[in-house]
Amino acid sequence: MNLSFNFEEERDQFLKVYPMLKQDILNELPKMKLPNNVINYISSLLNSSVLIGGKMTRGLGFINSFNFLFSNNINNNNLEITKFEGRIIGWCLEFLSFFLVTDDIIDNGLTRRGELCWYLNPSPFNPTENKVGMLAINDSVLIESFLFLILKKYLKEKSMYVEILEIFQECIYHTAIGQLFDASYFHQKRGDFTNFNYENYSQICINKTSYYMFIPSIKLAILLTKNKMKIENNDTNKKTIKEEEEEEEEEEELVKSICFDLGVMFQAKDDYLDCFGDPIFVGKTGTDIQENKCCWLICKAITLVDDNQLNQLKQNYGINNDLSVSKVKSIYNEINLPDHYQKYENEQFNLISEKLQKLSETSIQKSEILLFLLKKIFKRNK
Ligand code: DMA
Ligand code: MG
Ligand code: MG
Ligand code: MG
Repeated sequence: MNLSFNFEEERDQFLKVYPMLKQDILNELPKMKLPNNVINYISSLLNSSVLIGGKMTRGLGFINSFNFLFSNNINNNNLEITKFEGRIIGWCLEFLSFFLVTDDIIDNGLTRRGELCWYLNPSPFNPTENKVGMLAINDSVLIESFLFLILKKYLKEKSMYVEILEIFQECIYHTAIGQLFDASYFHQKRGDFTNFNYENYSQICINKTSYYMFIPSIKLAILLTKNKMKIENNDTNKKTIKEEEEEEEEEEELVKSICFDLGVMFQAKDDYLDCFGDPIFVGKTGTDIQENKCCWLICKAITLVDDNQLNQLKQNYGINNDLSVSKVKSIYNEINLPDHYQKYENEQFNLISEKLQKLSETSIQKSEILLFLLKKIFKRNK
């Protein structure tokens, strides 16, 4: 069994849905008597923060999982959701990028997706004199509201509508908690490394990245194809209801734990690229060192350095000047941190593969969709 969809074709189909959703959003606005310049502002906001330059990992990842679970079952005519509606949900996952609009303010970002961060853009209202600035905080909330507007417009009649909403709300809740945990280090005393460890690091990543990137798309794909998979299982299994429930719960936990691992692995690479990636290629400029982030590199580095290097790190980490940043980077190179990172990435790949092996004993389909995601993010360079 393999995921043999034509990814390019699916991508084209997916992209075709965006203008329609954007128009749905814009059509709502004149009802509130908004003038044209405000409507145009929202149009630029959506293009810049949701569409342009995005990798669409969440949207296409979901579509791929959904299509796979959809097609690999015998009776695919008792599904409540069509492929078109699947694409709409995929876009709602892309709308979660509203988090990045505020993330760039919090992290002092400069570029995102190869362009200036939204908050640094000239204000569409008065491009020569003003920047979007802190208005971007409200813009982020607006994009979030549009996500729910679209869900309601297209899916409110579905029996699983509330469950779909809950998945999005759970994702937003955890991501916001993760963002707070992540940002809390900026307020900490410089040179205080007591809380920089892998346990805190994983907890940040599980919340801000796993719940943002992986949990919702997998949960949605499973939810939307559930009825069908149940029917198929009933044909072959002679287990009691209780046994089945226990097995389901165990499997759910395993899927969740794999999504957690994928999130940590994805974020560790993001952290690696923040320091060692080429900003032109990656599309964003790194700020983790300046912003005193509890990221993978510093958590690992402090376990490898000698006393002198540790002191240097304490004096320079979290300081926003070029000299301090290059001092930190030179220590990272002295201890061969990139090699340690490669080793870690390989180990994570093996650990997740083992869990996938176990998952395949109860659900080969779920294990396949997660393996597809693992392969997509392993050794990614942007
Ligand atoms: C932010 O992590 C993650 C989420 C999910 C908002 P980050 O600040 O490292 O992301 P980026 O490197 O894209 O700014
Ligand atoms: Mg950031
Ligand atoms: Mg951040
Ligand atoms: Mg980052």
